[in-house]
Amino acid sequence: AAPGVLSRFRGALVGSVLGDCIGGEFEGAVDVPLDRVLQHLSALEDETRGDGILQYSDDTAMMRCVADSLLTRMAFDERDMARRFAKEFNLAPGRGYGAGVVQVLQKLAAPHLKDVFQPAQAQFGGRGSFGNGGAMRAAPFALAFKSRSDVFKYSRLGAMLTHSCSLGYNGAALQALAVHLSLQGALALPKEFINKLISEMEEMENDEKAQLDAQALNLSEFPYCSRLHRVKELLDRNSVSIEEVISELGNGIAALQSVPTAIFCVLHCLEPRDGLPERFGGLERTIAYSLALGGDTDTIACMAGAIAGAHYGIDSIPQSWQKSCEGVEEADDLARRLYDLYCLP
Ligand code: 8NA
Ligand code: MG
Ligand code: MG
Repeated sequence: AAPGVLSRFRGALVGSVLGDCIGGEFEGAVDVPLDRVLQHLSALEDETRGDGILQYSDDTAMMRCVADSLLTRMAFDERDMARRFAKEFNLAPGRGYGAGVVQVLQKLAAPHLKDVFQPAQAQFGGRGSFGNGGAMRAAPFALAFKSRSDVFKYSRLGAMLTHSCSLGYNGAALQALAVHLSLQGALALPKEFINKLISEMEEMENDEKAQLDAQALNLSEFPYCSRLHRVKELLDRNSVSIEEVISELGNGIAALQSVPTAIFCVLHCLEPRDGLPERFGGLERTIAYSLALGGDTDTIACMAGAIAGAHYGIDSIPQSWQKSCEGVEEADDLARRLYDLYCLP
């Protein structure tokens, strides 16, 4: 039976934390043989393993700030969210933040900052960051807002606190939209799911700033739409190698090279796949496959984990995996409270 809505909410945030914690092992690796991924995953089932629990990184630290802020303010409040990012960074600066975003987080700590969007706008000579740091923390927006237009609007604004390049904040909106649709069961019809993403992104990228940013970076017009078309083509092929996925979609720290990739991982793993254990359910397959792509594995698995968790629900996630990762209980609690907020009339 299809999971209930609460189960999907919990799956989304717990799936995101698991992807971050489990994916951290291979972050930045160029070549990750599937054997090593499966070894890493089977170690999670070994209660006697000695290396303790897997720590979460910036992805989860910032996702928790987003969820906490939306819950406390019961709305999007940019000053409150910015303050939480700065405070969290100050408390635990060693969680693997991107090299550029650190400057934004330091500026956001200034007590009398007038415009909380300004530090992000000063990044990279005024062009703003196109990193995936806005997208990695976008899932809670899909759990806090019912209407698609609110999910879009606030996930973009939330990303703009650190990422002012349209490639950065549009990637966050795409990730939030994928979670939003998945919560509604839209992955039951994968073709329609990807078509919906494409048509929504067509509207979003039909915008002057998006077109100027794409030009400045030497990208084609409508960069997210063209990646999503590639996702569709890859899904239509009988077989597709890891190398092809990396070269067509990317596995890097830019949002454009990781959000469509995470979406592909989820869609590709809706069915059993060669090389992945038969006993694996869809969420386990999705995380395993995301790690095998290498590159920004914690963040790609975090984003894929949120979308997949929203589809399969909390009961699809092995207890041993949940027990192996830091911050799972807190994420589960945030998801339950966001569900209560969502259900308010
Ligand atoms: P960010 O805003 O610092 O962006 C990440 C990086 O992307 C920057 O440090 C730059 O190298 C590059 N970049 C972004 N925008 C531009 C631009 N306009 N011009 C030139 N270069 C640019 O941080 P973020 O929050 O977006 O980063 C998120 C990622 O960093 C996540 O994957 C997170 O886990 C973390 N991280 C990744 C790795 C890795 O090896 N993949 C390692 C450590 C940390
Ligand atoms: Mg990280
Ligand atoms: Mg990362």
